[in-house]
Formats: sequence, structure tokens, C-alpha cells
Amino acid sequence: MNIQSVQIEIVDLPTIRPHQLSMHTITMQTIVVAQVRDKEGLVGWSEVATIGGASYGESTPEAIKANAEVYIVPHLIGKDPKQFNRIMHDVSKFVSGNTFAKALIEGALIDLAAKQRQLPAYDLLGGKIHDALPIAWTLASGDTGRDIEEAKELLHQKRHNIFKLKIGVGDAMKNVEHVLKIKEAVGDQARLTVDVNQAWDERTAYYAIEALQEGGVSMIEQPLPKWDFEGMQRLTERFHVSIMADEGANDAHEIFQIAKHRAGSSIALKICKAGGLLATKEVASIARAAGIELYGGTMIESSLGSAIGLHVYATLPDLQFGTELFGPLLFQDTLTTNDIEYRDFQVHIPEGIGFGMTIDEEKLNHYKR
Ligand code: MUC
Ligand code: MG
Repeated sequence: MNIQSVQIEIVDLPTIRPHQLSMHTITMQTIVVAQVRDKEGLVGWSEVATIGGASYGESTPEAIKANAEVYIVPHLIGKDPKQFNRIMHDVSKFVSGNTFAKALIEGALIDLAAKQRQLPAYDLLGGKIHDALPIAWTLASGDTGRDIEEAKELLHQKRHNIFKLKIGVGDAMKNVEHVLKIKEAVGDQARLTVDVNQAWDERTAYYAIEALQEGGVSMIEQPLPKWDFEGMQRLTERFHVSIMADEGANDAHEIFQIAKHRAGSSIALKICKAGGLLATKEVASIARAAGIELYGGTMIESSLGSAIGLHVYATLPDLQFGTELFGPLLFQDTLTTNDIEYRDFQVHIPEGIGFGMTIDEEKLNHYKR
């Protein structure tokens, strides 16, 4: 049952349309896939994603793969995957930071441990509280008319009634105009949030958030640069609309500082930012104790990575903003033979053992670098 080998691949998956963020437009999303194999040949699978090479964050796919292979994998060989907590604790003594690489490896250990026990992964994480979660979609085509069409179609299909709008490119008041046009088109049928991805300075944020709050937007994600905790604190105090920290809210230490200084009224959870599934639960507990609201965030993973997110988020008592694990719906193709179910404005937690997803190895071979 002990670990015999680990394999890590970099995979590029094309999207169905350009996905525009303030710092990068995604047309091809890069994900890193790990497989951890035990002596009986059972495989635990895991995935993390990054956005735009080194433009969104410091962890690049190439660095995740190299650092995992050289510095983390040697601590796994011969170990019992069911001891994933101890293994990752040992890894943390030798590897600082590298939260994406740690999340990748811990995910595969948990998938394998769950498969060995014939259990769904959420049962190794305390058990699920939710069978399904409210699911947001991101409107980010870069074109107001196309975003409105997309929103109306998804409302009609009953797939999403929460829309996150990616803004921060170009003039802030033009961004506001774009958001308010979409708000006018969807009316009360949908909740709108925005993600500025760090693009504004504090003065810009004052007048733009004022107008967005007035226009009925319900959350403003990472308006200021990730290092500007004091600016985030002033925005949180000034506005009643929720100010969410994302790029500035990573591990438990940062969440503690955000909680202590009220540098955000909500945070976006992401397994890759926290450094793993157990670390995500730790981060969520700190936020919950401080009255900070939670969002089940995504780095736009494919179905495997999204299933991993769902298995953790399903164990958390409150996710006031639901989740945005929509990644699989943005890709032209999938790496799994089964799909995650999106219906009635909710995403359903995948059942089955491990994370409940079956890898299509032909597809993996086709899309890997
Ligand atoms: C981010 O900044 O939240 C999540 C959804 C989306 O469209 O982009 C990602 C990254
Ligand atoms: Mg964000």
C-alpha cells in the first residue's frame, strides 16, 4: 500500500472563449497534474492550475513541477499515503512556501488514501455538510454585449444566477459603466460581483466602489494590490458592500492578519493558496471565528481540480458567497471520463471514491506538453 512512484505533467487546455483578467487573457489554461502510485498499482490523482504563467502569481507551472519533483517527492517514496497529514508536516520542515506544489502533492495523497479505503475524499476531511453549493460564473469575454448574452443564456438554462465580472482593464468609470449595463440587463434575476484583480489604487477604488455599491453590486474582490492591507482595511470600514481579499489572502498567517486588522470583510479560499486541503480548512476556521465571510474560490482548474475543491468546500459549515468552481465549463475538453454536475444554479459534490473523478489517460497524453 506504500508509495512507489510519483509522476507530474504540465497540461495545456484550450478555453471556449477568451477569459480576460486585469493582468492576462486566458485562451489556453495551464494545469499541473500529479499521479501518486502505490505498490499495488492504485493511483491517486491531483491537479493545480495557474493563470498566465508568472503574471497572476509567483508560482509558475514549470516551478511547481520542478520543485515538487526535486524537493517534495523524495519525502513520499515508501510512505503510507493514509499518513498524508504526517507526510505533509514532514515536507513543511524541508520546503518553505511553494503552496501550489504542496497542494498538488497533498491532493494526490488524499485521493490515493481514500481509494485505498474505498471512501470519498470528503470522508477523510471530516465528512460533507453540503451535497451541492451555489455556483457563480465569471463573465470575462471583454465585451459587454457578449457578456449580457452569455448571462441571459445561463439564467435561461438555470445554470448560474451569480455572475462575477472581471474588471480592472482600462478606465475605472468605463468598468463601472460595463457592470451597470449588465446589472440593468439581468435585473433582480442574478447577483453580481466584481473582481478587480488588484488593478486600482485607493483613490480610484473610492469613487468606483461608491458607484458599484450604489448600483447594487454585492461584492468587490481584491480592488487594491495584494500588499495593500491598510488600503483594504480603509475600504472595508468605508463601504457596506463586501470587500473580498483574494490575491492578498493566502495562508493562515495572512488570514489571521486580515482578521485582526479587518482588511477585508470576506476572503476567497483556494487550495493552492493555502498549501493544501487541510490548510484550506485551517484558513476557513480562522476566518469563520473572526466573522469574515467565505467564498469557495477557483484558479480555473479542470474537472479534477474542481472536484478536489468541492470535496473540501463541502465540509465547511458556511460559504456565504457559494463557490466559483466553474472551471470545467470554460474548457473545450476534459481530462476525465465523467463530468461534474451543474444544474439548478448549483454544483453537485462528486460522489464515488477518492475525489470521484476518473482520468481519461488518452486525453491526458494528448494535452500534456
Ligand atoms: C481570481 O482572481 O479569482 C477565478 C475566477 C476567474 O474568472 O478568475 C479566477 C481568478
Ligand atoms: Mg480573484
